[in-house]
Amino acid sequence: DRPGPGGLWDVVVIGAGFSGLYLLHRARELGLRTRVYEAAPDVGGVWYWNRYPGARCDTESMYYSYSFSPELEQEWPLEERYPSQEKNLAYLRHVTDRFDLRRDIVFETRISGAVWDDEEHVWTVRTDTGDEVRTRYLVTAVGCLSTPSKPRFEGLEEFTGELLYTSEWPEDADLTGKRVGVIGTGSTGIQSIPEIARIAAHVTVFQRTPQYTLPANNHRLDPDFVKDLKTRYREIRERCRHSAAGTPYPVPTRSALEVPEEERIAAFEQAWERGGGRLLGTYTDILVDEAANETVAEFVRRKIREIVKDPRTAELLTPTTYPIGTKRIPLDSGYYETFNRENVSLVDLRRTPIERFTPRGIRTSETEVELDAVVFATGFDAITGSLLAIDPVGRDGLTLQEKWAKGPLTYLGIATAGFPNLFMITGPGSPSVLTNMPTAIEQHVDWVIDCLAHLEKNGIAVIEAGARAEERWTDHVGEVASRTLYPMAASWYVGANIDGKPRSFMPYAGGLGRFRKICDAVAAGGYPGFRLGDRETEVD
Ligand code: NA7
Repeated sequence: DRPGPGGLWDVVVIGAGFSGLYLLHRARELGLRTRVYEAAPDVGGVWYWNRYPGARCDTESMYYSYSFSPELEQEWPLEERYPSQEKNLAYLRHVTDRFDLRRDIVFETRISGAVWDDEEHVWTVRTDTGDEVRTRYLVTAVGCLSTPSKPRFEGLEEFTGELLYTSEWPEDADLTGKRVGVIGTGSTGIQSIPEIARIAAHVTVFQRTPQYTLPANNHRLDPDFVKDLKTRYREIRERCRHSAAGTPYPVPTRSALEVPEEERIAAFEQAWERGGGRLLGTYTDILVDEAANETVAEFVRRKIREIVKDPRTAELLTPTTYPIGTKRIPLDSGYYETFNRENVSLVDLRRTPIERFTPRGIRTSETEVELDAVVFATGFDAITGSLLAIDPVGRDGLTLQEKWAKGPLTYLGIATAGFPNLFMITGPGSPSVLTNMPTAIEQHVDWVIDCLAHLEKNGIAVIEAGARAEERWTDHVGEVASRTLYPMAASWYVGANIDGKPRSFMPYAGGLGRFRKICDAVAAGGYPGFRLGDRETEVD
């Protein structure tokens, strides 16, 4: 597409992952002149970057996809229960080509800033290649786990071996026969450690906090199962859209505490065998009641002790300080079993912290571990990191970093006061990271597109979240979270993994279905809480 008169775009989208691609597709349908900027050389977002060994999605492939095109969902082959990174990247490339999206995406170009002009009602967007483009609407589709956290250690630059970051994994990395250290045991560490252990001479896992992880039980899908599922796809998608987590699983009806222990354990065993995250969905109160949570946590602790042969290693791997599920639960393929291998050892950083890197490896308070390569699986500046890196400048010179200095403030996770015509997909205050991402993304994008259609149809040049609506939404997000156990863990949901990051529970924990209802009511009611043009309707 080309910009309009004066080089003005209707929509500039930042990011060409799941969100940006769908946004481009929908914005085109509206006839809006749209351009997408992408830092990577290709589409895919997190699925482009995270190529580490074992990288896999933790949502089942039947549901981890777009639902907007019945033809697309019929033609895309479903092979494994959980799609690999390669498969998800191939899917997004397929979507890009099928809907001819590539021609409106500028690759290898990072957006480094954006400034709002309140007279002209235009965003001027700056790229790291020094270009500037002007647009009426700016949409961030930057993802929630896209700015890596790279902790600094003393002596890091002296280390003569390889340093590898899981989210920037080089295509030619080869750890075969090497002595490898892995720092970090979140989803990424837990997925990659078993794979690395298979080829490395030795793996030393540097663990700060033990994680509960559940077996994925990944397997190839039976073609008959896929065939049958595809005949029911429409109905399944509908269930996903209105569910809390964006998935069609049965909703529990009973408290973990109201059933006899034997029955409870049997249900847990069944969920464990089946694999996936369903263990957390066996009863209604696992994420809201500490005693109920403890029944599952203790079940998993017992599994760890059963699987891991060395009692001391088992103890170090056993989480005790936070409720299960309050840090995002990883799904693994033989993680705990990996610690039974001769070539794997565990370093407990709580007891023996890393003092520094040396030319030959890592020195903890106890010993020096000699290493040929160190893998950083240390997570992300989640949810807000990529937005604050762009640091848009809104009305009256207000920067997003200033505005969110004490934590993010949004209305519906979509907009923030002082930043007119700026829309966020999967922003803080949206439920996205607690759900099946593509389903949440479609909801966000559809809502934004309907809103743009409304503005265009009515000749409204400016939309902005009201300060009061935003305050109320942000309070509501905090209040909903406070009714759950989530705030009890020092997780990336609350910003605890980044030094100096303000603590607040960022996602909306009320579920996607409820969120959709709230968003739909706002649209149907003429956008209360937003200022449209000169008209402001505050929520009461
Ligand atoms: P996570 O879940 O944030 O995990 C990061 C891991 O790295 C975690 O074990 C951290 O320990 C550890 N970490 C971070 N900084 C350090 C330092 N300085 N020293 C030692 N250990 C450190 O990121 P992932 O990439 O695994 O997963 C992110 C999401 O991606 C995941 O939830 C899925 O949705 C996909 P900590 O627990 O903070 O003590």
